[in-house]
Amino acid sequence: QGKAPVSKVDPLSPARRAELPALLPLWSPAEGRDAIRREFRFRDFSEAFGFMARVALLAEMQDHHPEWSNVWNRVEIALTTHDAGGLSERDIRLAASIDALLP
Ligand code: H2B
Repeated sequence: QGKAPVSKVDPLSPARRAELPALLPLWSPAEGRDAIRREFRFRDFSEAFGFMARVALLAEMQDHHPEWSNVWNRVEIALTTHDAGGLSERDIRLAASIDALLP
């Protein structure tokens, strides 16, 4: 009965957080919130959308979903864990899987 707990997923520990720049060098901290972001550029919309389709499949497999936007050949992705109120291991896992899609 009643509301679900606020934090269903453990937030990142400070030690793990300190490893982020080494683990995910292509991602940066988002401004004003506990999230990481990366911008991707492709040759054209078709390549950008193909990438998004592959990320969508990863997101479903991992039950972890990006916040993102697309303008023609550009895709911006922000990752955070709503169930943790900020970054968690799920963001690291999804970010690493997204990076692995690219050459
Ligand atoms: N994605 C993200 N980014 N954060 C979450 O907390 C989250 C999610 N929770 N995808 C999942 C889905 C949860 O709502 C479902 C019910 O498993």
